[in-house]
This record gives sequence, C-alpha cells and structure tokens, in this order.
Amino acid sequence: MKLYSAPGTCGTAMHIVLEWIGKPFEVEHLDFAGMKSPDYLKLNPAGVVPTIVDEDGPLSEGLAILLKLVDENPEANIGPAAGTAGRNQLYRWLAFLSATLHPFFFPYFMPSRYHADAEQAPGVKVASQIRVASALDVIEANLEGKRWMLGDQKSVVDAFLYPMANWAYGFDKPTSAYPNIDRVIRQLAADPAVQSVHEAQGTSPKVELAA
Ligand SMILES: N[C@@H](CCC(=O)N[C@@H](CS)C(=O)NCC(=O)O)C(=O)O
Repeated sequence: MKLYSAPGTCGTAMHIVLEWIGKPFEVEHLDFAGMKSPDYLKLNPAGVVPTIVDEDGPLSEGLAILLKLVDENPEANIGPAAGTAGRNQLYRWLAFLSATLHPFFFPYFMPSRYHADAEQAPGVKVASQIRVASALDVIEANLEGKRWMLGDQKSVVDAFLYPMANWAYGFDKPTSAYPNIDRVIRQLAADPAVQSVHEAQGTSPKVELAA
C-alpha cells in the first residue's frame, strides 16, 4: 500500500494508522504543487491529501480510507467491526471529524478561498476559530470519563483527531484549554508509532512530553 500525505496535514492520521497496523507500506509526502500535479490529480481529482493506492486502485477521502483500514485489518484492533456494538460510534465520530471539525479549519488556513478581499482575512480566521471551538466542545464532552474517543480502546478516530487537535494549539481557545482532548493528544504523542510518523514527516508533537 502507498499513502500520499503531507507533513502536518490530515494525512498524518492515515500514516499513524498504517504504523499501528504494522504491514509494509510506502509514504510519499507531497508539497502543494505536487497535490495539483497532473499525475496526482489522476489519483485524487480534488488535488488534496490523503490518497492511498493498493491492488484495488486509488482511494481518497480520509473517512473512507480509515473505514477501509479498519475493515481490512481486524487483527489490528483499530476500530469496532461492522455488526458489533461500537460500530455506530465509529461511523458517527469519523463523520463528525471529516464533515464538521475538518472543514471548520479550512477558512483559517486558506482565508483567500472564503473572502475575495484580503483585508478581511483576519475576520475570516476568527470566524473559523469560533466554529472549530464549537466542534471541540462536542468532542471534549464525549471524552469525559473515557480514555479514548470510543472508550477503552484507541482507534482510528483518535488518529484522525490527532492532526486536527494539533492545528488548534495556537488558537485563541487552544487545544490545551480542553483537558480531555489535550490528554488524548498527549497519550498519542507518547505513542512510538506517532513518534515514527513525526520523524518521517520532519515534524514535532505540539505538546511537551514528560521526561
Ligand atoms: N475531504 C477531504 C479533504 C482533504 C483535505 O482538505 N486535505 C488538505 C490537507 S488536511 C489538503 O490537502 N489541502 C490542500 C488544498 O486544499 O489545496 C478528506 O477528508 O480527505
């Protein structure tokens, strides 16, 4: 399997999950121009990461990739199987992260896509942060009394949360103001698989790890 990703992006989640699964895989990190190149657009016409390619061909959309990885790797214990009790929550939280939290960040990172007047960019970024906070509130409440997003067992949902929660550490209401989310991010940052991903990306955790 090959993963196309970019350092610090949502593709970090799929990279973490491939590390957890432990089967051989290859990663190619793209820059912005690489995501818009004719060859990559054949794999992912939206010109974004992530994309995976395996014997079934290319697959884009983070939610779809994570569900496929859960279903094809039951022994990895990275999410409830179809037909089991926890599966509804897997669907729910993958959808929430993909369709609610993730798009709330887009105006922050690309304000020019949301307002033609560059002078309005600061206001666009403030609005984005307010929407992100509303989604982080929902996630924070879900984590009350739980070690991971789906309960006792870490899953692809936690991996998906990792890059997104990291993006908000510098926000007006930072991720560190959400004790449960911050705790999950610290748990992940201490995970050897996550540390391997940071090393491969040339990035560092946003949280300081206890010595
Ligand atoms: N709906 C897509 C969105 C992917 C996406 O927006 N990825 C970002 C990185 S986190 C990207 O590649 N952005 C480049 C761009 O928007 O041009 C998914 O969930 O996979």
